[in-house]
Amino acid sequence: MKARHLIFILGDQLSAGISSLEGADPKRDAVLMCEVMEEATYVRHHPKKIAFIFSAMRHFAEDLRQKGFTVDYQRLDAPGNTGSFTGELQRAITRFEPQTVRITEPGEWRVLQMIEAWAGILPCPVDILEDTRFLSSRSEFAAWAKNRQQLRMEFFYRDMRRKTGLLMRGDDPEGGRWNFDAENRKPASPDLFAPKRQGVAPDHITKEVLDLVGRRFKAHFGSLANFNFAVTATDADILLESFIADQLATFGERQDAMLSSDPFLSHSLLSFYINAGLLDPLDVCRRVETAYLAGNVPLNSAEGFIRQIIGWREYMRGVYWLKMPDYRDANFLDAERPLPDFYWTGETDMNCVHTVVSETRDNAYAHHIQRLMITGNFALLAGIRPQAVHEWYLEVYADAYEWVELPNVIGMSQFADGGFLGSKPYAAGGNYIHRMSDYCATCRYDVKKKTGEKACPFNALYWDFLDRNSGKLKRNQRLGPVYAAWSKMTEAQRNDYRHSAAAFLAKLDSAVSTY
Ligand code: FAD
Ligand code: DLZ
Ligand code: SF4
Repeated sequence: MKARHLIFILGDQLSAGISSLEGADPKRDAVLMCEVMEEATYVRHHPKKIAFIFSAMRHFAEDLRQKGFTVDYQRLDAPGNTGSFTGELQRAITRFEPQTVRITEPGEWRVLQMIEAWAGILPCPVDILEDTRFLSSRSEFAAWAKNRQQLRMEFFYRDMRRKTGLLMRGDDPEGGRWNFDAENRKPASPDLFAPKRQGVAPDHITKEVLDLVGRRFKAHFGSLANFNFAVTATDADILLESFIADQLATFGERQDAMLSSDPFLSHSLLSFYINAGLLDPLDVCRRVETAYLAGNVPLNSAEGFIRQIIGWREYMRGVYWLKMPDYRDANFLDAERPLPDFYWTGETDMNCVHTVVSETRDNAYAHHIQRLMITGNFALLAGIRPQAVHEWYLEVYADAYEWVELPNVIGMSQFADGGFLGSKPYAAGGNYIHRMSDYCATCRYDVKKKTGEKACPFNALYWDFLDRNSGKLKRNQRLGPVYAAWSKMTEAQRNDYRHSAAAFLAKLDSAVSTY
């Protein structure tokens, strides 16, 4: 078949309404989708992430065929698969001889560079279309950010509320406030009834993919066992409904809590589907708003949830495109330590880190506060090189694409951008973890002890981090009270912290990542 447009759909563009399909004619246009080694191995993604994307891609291709489209779908193990987007596109062009290639702008800067280079090597023009699944386009965000020394999510978020009308009463926010976090952030109580999470049993397409991924990506970190992700928009929608019915009401108050017996608490587990295109972010928010308006969930939960999506998620994407490619190399605190081996093995006496790494290995998922305040916080305090931390996060989570992962790691978690994205480093000692989780109760370390062999390592590392970086952080207004507390300590106390941290870090340095 000769095609008018060859529409190239990438693995995270699985939305029926994707801009590249707008106005497409099944009789005249053809679709290209391909599983390629380059994408699966540019970092060593968790096998569950690869299986999720491949299976969701195969299901999406079937849906398009049902709609009458000719879909050129190249499986990873198809004979002649060149292993790269560029190679597969070139092969498809010889088959379809299209007048133009159409593609929606990719999520990652790396892939945009690749696409922009196609103009010089392909025999036909390439139309790159805006990704309209985001509320704020790249240029709108750049206009918002222009002339601001520091960006703050809260102000961006208010504009998104006004733009969408979500939880608005005329010009005013529902409930008279923009943000109800004061009512959130409660520690989890283990006796709280938690409805069982729904999952989706693998169908024959997913089983075939699991077999392929199990064979080809054995060396990657992570378990494929108990794969229960949705891989179609219909099933993702069922999971969304179940979240709204069962977990949303307690989302706000349990948002920052961590519990050994429950890796998911009241989190939605929807990021995989939103990021790959199976769920539309604005539609998700409208359905959450409807649940609130019907009186089924409290405002603090509905507002908190909607803020994560139209606030944080959009803000992260805006910062990514504003700051790339330099953002990837940012290292404001000059942190140079390699990633410890236990990020891959989970073998550490720190029960909090052990729990989060183990859950990550099993589920390709950890919730926000685990990512920020356990693995992220540890890396920040220990001075791990931000780029090593970034790569770990990109590999291990099934919702990780650089546009959302990188600003969360480089900006929010590691403060490697010096405070461009957030106002202070998310650094905390053991007390915070003790307050928000039950991890410390069964830990070999004593969270109440400040220094010495038995003391929780987060305690000395916290003060050592502030001390080590005081030249760069001391003037940060939000850290004023902690630096005041540090200076009130005796020199002997301060030295105790310094020596304790040094002894711990020396041990860490002798056990560098071998993965
Ligand atoms: P919920 O807690 O139910 O939140 C609802 C939705 O809000 C999420 O599905 C997500 O779409 C959105 N959201 C919440 N927080 C953020 C945020 N900070 N940035 C962007 N969107 C947000 N999120 C990713 O999607 N991909 C990543 O690779 C990723 N890496 C992260 C790395 C670090 C160090 C940190 C601190 C956070 C990261 N996040 C990432 C944000 C957040 O942790 C995940 O979106 C969330 O844990 C996904 O689980 P959930 O769907 O159950 O979220
Ligand atoms: C993450 C991923 C993986 C593992 N494999 C593929 C693939 O084989 N084919 C594909 O089209 N997309 C894949 N993806 C998603 C892409 O990496 C993603 O679309 C780009 O990074 C742009 O955001
Ligand atoms: Fe983590 Fe320290 Fe608590 Fe152990 S005592 S679980 S290391 S915070």
